[in-house]
Amino acid sequence: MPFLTHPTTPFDDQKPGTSGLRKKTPVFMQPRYLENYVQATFDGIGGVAGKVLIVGGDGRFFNDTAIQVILRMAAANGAARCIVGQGGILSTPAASNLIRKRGADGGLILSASHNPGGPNADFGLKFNGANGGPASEAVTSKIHARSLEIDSYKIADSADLDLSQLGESDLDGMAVEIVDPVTDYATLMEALFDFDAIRALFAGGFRVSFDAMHAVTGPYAREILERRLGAPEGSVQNGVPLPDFGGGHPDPNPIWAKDLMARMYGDDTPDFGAASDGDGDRNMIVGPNCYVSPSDSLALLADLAHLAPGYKDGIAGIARSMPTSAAADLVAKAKGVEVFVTPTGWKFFGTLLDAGRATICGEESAGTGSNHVREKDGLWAVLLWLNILAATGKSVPALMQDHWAKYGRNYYSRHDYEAIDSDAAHGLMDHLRGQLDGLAGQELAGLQVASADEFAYDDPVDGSRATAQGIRIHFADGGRVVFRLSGTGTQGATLRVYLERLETDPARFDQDVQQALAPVIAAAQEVAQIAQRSGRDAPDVIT
Ligand code: G16
Repeated sequence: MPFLTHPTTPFDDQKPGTSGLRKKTPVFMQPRYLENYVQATFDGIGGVAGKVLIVGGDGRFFNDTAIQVILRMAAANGAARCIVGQGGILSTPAASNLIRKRGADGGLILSASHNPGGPNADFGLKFNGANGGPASEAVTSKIHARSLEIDSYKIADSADLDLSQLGESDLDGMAVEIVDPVTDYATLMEALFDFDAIRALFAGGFRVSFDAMHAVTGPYAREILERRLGAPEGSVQNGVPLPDFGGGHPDPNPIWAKDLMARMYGDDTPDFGAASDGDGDRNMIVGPNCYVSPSDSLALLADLAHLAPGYKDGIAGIARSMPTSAAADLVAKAKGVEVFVTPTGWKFFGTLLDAGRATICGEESAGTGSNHVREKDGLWAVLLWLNILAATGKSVPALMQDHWAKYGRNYYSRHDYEAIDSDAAHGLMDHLRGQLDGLAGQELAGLQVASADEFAYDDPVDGSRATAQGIRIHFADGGRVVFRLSGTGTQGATLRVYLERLETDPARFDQDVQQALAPVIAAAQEVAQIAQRSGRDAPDVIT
């Protein structure tokens, strides 16, 4: 048998974050590093002998090389079949769909999401389970524990496969099936949305601008928006996936999707703008002179999802991560459906979706999705917006104004302090923790504190508990600030400060967001001593 068992040494820093393992590319390229993590993953899920796995990634630098290693290791570990996206490409939601559609045992998705790609940028690998969703905390812990003790890995001694040819081949006894990465996903979208209505919208001159940011959604958006729905060629920009995303930062927010923002603000803008991230699970929505915050987008989509055929019978419930604004809660209340507030990380929605208790889920970090897959889904959000625009005949700004008139406006912003010293970041969180007990009733920068705590979550379906999921302070006037350290950074620590305030006076719906939040921002500075502890006098990114 041409299988090799290589001795190896454990690496003690293979601790998965919110979404698998993310590291600088050179770290992943160290001898045996990727192999260690793949073997730890296989072992952590109880082995892969006889199993079917989906494999694909966002096309970033090292994607193709890593896939060849994963395939050889899957063969050596006895997997029955690997289904691989052509060219090694699969968006995260498309991979989730394939796992479910093909009844696979799970999938390996290669991506560092919205982080930049390239030889000196970021790389990542995550495992999704048989339901198509990110591995649970329990599985993630097993993988990590295994990575600490592993002393060998198995790999087939065989040549690279040609990933560009569709069809089936044999890799040392394991079947490798190369499939078109787009077809099954596009078919699923056709089943959920009113493609005729969207096609008629485009035929009537409605202009769309979708920025794929040289990341994985380019081929998906071209097929769906331009070919199947008839948007004019060129409606998809930066549609060719590149290993370094064209030198850009494939994070769909107003800072990193600057060109799209410039196109959408001013005169003669397209009617609808959108962008997606590295692996296609995040989205940004922007109307003419009207950026829609992810929290508002979640609330509006949940409110109007019934206008799309896939959701015509209504929704069972809404789930949002704790730092996401409470706008979706107001919708759930009005509809009389359950709302779930979970820790950050899509994996926490999995049990609720599987149990049929939530239909629509979303996060402030530009992720929205539904029970159609078990991942957030950028193009899904874009198509649901288009379906709603077609069904109502209204513009994006008009829909937002209607929404706020009905529910009030949850002014919302996130301030990120990136790559700060890790000890300083943990010190800041400890400093906050130390104050929690005495904060209620006190004033911070003129705002009275109503309550303060560290968020913990008990999963209502499987009973598991997650602790230390962010520090939140509620103010008596309805405002709120949340402090949390990112789980997806690859350098130092990133402090996220989430700011929110509900405005119910329609005369005050047109304020500048930062102005509207100024009192909450001042309170956050005071209680956390951000400037002093982070050494930064302003956030690196404001969204
Ligand atoms: C990942 C998770 C998301 C989560 C985000 C949080 O997103 O999949 O569910 O909201 O991380 O990031 P952070 O911990 O940095 O705040 P992605 O798109 O990076 O996979």
